[in-house]
Amino acid sequence: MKRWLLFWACMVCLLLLLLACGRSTSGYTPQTRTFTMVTVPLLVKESATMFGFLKQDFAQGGVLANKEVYMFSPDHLTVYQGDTIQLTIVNPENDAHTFTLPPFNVNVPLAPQAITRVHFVAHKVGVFTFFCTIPTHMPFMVGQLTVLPDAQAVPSD
Ligand SMILES: [Cu+2]
Repeated sequence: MKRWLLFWACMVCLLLLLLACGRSTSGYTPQTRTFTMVTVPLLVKESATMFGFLKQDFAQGGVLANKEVYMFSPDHLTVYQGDTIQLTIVNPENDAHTFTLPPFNVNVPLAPQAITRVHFVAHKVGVFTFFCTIPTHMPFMVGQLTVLPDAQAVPSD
């Protein structure tokens, strides 16, 4: 009789242990994080009227030949794993861009002088690069998404 009691006590402990291993210990509830981003022209062809030296930079053989420098602002986003990212991207220029983030299957065109909304779940932990795929904007138009493990989550506003 005692052997059966010991056996069932061990089985109950094993079951409790298995249940505990399968649950997140962080207690973090994923949130929706909203960001507003804008595409910003930094050194574009039109800038050469203000900064004469850019004419040489944009000319064939110059350091910006066949390129223009744009950025995403902000260019760093940080969330926790499992969060939903709701991103509103404002493109005030008359040039098209893209917001491309392959690890999350995000690749959206950003039409000129338009607002584009993107949402996705940050299901992977890591540091990921997003960028614009327009060849003349590479490699300058980039940013980073940092997805922290939910176990590191701390209360925030
Ligand atoms: Cu671009």
